[in-house]
Amino acid sequence: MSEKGPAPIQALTARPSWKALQAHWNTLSAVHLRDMFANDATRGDRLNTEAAGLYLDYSKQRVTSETLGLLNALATECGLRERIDAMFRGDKINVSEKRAVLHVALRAPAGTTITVDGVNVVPEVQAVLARMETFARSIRSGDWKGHTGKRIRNIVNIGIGGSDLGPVMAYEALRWYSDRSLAFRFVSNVDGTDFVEATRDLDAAETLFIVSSKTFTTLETMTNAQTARAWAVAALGSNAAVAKHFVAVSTNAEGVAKFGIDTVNMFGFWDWVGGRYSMDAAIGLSTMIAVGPENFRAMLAGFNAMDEHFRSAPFERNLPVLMGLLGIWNNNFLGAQTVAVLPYDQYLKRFPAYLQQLTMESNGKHVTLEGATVDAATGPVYWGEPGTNGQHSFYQMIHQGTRIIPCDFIGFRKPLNELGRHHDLLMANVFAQTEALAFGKTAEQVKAEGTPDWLVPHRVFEGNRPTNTILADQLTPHTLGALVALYEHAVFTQGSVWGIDSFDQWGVELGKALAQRIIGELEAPATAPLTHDSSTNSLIRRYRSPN
Ligand code: G6Q
Repeated sequence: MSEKGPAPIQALTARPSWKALQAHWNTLSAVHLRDMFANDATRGDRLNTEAAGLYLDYSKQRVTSETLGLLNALATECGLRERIDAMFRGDKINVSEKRAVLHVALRAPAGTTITVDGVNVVPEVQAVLARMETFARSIRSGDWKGHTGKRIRNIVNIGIGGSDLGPVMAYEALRWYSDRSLAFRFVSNVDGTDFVEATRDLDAAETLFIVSSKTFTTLETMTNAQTARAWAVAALGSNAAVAKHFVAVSTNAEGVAKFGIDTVNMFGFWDWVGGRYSMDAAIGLSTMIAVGPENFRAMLAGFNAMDEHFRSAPFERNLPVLMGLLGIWNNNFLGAQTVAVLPYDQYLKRFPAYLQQLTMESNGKHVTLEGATVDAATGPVYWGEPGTNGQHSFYQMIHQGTRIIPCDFIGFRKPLNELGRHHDLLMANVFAQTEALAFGKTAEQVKAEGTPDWLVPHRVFEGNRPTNTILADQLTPHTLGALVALYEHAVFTQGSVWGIDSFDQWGVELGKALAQRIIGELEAPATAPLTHDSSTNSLIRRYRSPN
C-alpha cells in the first residue's frame, strides 16, 4: 500500500456477482417463504450451521441455494478471504488510522504468535491478563483495602462508548456468574445526573473507580473521573485516598500519571484494539472482577473458538460470514434499512445497545477504503429489546408494517434461573414469532376462522419476513464470547464486501470539535459575540440568558 492509500478496487455494483445477485433478486422477490418451505421439506434441516456452541437457523431468510452461492461468490470477488488473512496476520487494515486490527490477539491462547511491526503481541496480552487476574482476585478476596482499611464493595467503571458499552453489557449478561457481595455501577454520560445517581448510596471508603479510557483524554470520562476524585477525596479527607480507590485502564500512561493514578495501578492495551472491540482487553477489568478470572478466561475461549471458526471454516458453513452476507442480501437487495436484535434472555438486555455501537460505528461509512463514495447502501440501523417485551410494543410493525425489518432472534435451550414454566413460555414465543413472521396468515385462513369480511384485511399477516434464529445451550461466559465474536466478524465480513474501513470512526469528530468551541461560549458572559449560524446562535443566547 502506498502513502496515498490502497489501490482502487472495482465499484461494488459493477462486480459480476453483484449484478447476478440483482438479477436473481428480480425473480426471487416474488417467491414467498411459504413456497420455499412447501417445495423443500428439508429446508429447515439444511439451512443452518453451527460453531462454537451457537446454532444458526437461516432457513427463514429469503434465500435459495443459488442466492447463497452468489453471495459466496460476491465475498470471494471482494477479497474476503484475503481480508480475513490480513486481519489475523496483523496487517494495517484500518487504513485511515494506519493501524492493525487485532482484537483476535486478545483471546488467542498463550503460546500463539501474532506479530505487529515484528513484535509478537500475545505475550504482552497474557502479561496484562495476569496482572488483571491478580488485581481482580485481590478485590474479590478483600485483600485490597481502601484508604481507611475497609474492603472494596462497590466498583464504578467510568468510561464511554467502547469503554462503557462492552463492560455494561458483559456485566449484565454474566450477572448470574457475578459475586453478589460486590455492587457494580457504570458512569458514562457527562450529564452530572449519571454520576450523582450512580454514587449517591455508595460509601466512598468501600468504592473503587476504574477509569477506563483508551486515550485518557475523552471529555466525558475525564470530567467524570475528576468529579469522582473530588467526591472520594472529600469523603475520605485526603488526596492519598486516590491510590487505593482509583485504577486506570488506558494506553496513555502519561495521561494516567498526570491524573494522579500510579501507573502501577494501570492496565494497558494497544492501539490495535479499537474501542468497540475492547471488552475482552483490560477494558473488561470490571467484568473480570464481577465474574472472576476463570469465567473471564472462559469468555475469552468462547471468543477464540469463534475466531478460529471464522478464520478456517469454508464460507458456506462459516457462521459470521453467513450472517454478514445474509445481512448484505437483506440490506442491499431486499432494501431493508434496519435490523432488529431480539434476545430472549433478560441478562442480554444491553446486548442490542452494545451491538448498535459495534455495527453502526463500524459500518456506518460513506466512502470506500480508497476514499471514493460508496455505490451501495452500507450498514443498516441496529436496534432491539429483549423479548418478550418487544412483542407488546414494536412487533406490530415487524409483522404488519410496510417496511421489511429483518430480525435476529437469540435464545437458549436451558435457563439460568429455573422457575416453573417460565422458560418454556419464553422460548415458545421465539419459535412462534419466527414462524408467524415467515408464514403469516392468509385472508383464506382468517376467513375460515369466521372473521367478518370487513375485519379480514386487518387480520391478515403477509409473512415472508426474514429472520435468523441463534440458539445456544445456555448463556455462559463461553457462549457470550462466541456471540460477540460472531457479530464482530459478521460486521467485518460486511465491511469487507462494501469495501469500507470498519475500524475507524471519523464521524464522531465534528460534533466533538464544535462542542469544544461552544463550551467556552456557554461559559462566557451572555453578551459575548457569537459567530455560528442563526439557529445555533439563538439557541446559545437562550441558554445563556440570565432569566
Ligand atoms: C469506539 C470508539 C469510541 C471510544 C470512546 C471512548 O470504537 O473509538 O466509542 O471507545 O470514544 O474513548 P476512550 O476509551 O479513548 O475514552
